[in-house]
Amino acid sequence: MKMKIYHLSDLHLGARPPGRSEISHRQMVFTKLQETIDKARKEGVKFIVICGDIFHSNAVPGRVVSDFFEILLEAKGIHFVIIPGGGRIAEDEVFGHDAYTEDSLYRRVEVKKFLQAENISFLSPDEPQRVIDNVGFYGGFFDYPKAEKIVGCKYHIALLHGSFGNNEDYGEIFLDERILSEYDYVALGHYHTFKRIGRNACYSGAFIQFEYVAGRDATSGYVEVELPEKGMEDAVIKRVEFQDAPRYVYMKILGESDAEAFRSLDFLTTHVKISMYLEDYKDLIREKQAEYPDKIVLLDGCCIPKDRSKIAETIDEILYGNSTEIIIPEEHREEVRETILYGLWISSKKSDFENFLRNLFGLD
Ligand SMILES: [Mn+2]
Repeated sequence: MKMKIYHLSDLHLGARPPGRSEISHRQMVFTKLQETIDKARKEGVKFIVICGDIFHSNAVPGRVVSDFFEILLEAKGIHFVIIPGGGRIAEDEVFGHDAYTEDSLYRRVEVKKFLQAENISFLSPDEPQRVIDNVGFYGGFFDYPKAEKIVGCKYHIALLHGSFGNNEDYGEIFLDERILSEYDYVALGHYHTFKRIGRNACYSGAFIQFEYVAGRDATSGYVEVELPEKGMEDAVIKRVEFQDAPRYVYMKILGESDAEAFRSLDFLTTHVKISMYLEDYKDLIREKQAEYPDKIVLLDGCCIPKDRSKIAETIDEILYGNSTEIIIPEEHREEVRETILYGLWISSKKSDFENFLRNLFGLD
């Protein structure tokens, strides 16, 4: 028999997202959590794992904590395995959010009774492993799981919170095949966008998006994992997206195609932070802002004045037109346009432009 589990992370209950209230985020999380549980029931899913940052901080009110755990308690027949999170400032920081610190909410007396419930298992540095129905679960807290694997389990599942991947320069912990192959599935939490980092390992991303993530259009959702019969084939990983959940996107409006993309956004669910726009599009933005005041944010000084617009047109002609012999590869055009426009726009402050270039190209 194959076994199916659901993998969630980063619920961030208690967070107050831009343009929305803390309550609306919380209600969205609870609604989607209930829907996910109902679906799990229908599909005969026995385990739901949650990989940290369930709560935005260790100071969230008791009521928020108990409302969350009541939902789990109600879900008879499903076993929840959860771990604490953390890492608000530095990537490898074991503080922040719902980290297992001295003042951790998981140490509160009234929370402990939930953690001892029959269908809830809380893995922590104090108790990093658990066997439930012949399945071994192992917690990793900004590190690999430290617990010895339990002999005789049908499946071994790791739950990790922290920065994992192959970008060691950025402090990521590399999960090589030797480690990954120890487990049937490695469920990760901490990064807020869905990301597969190995054949049997992925980040499920934030359950409900609640902040702007630069350069990425992050979706909300979770991951369904089907574990095969022992030794047969790899786990089948499927991301489920919530189409009606909020989106937070960055946008530049530097030409007609950008403007069209902006116009066609679904402003009922989408929050936009505009990082740069040509003055020509001021009216368009004002119009939409009047209609959806909570949904559109402009960065300071992000308007490029009209006298530069003509130059923008010329740049577009060079980049996208057929009239010149300059051919700039498609994947670099946006960057070239942004660089030239930005350079012209802040040309009175040369040091700013230098900093902009240094940031853009990662120079120190
Ligand atoms: Mn998080």
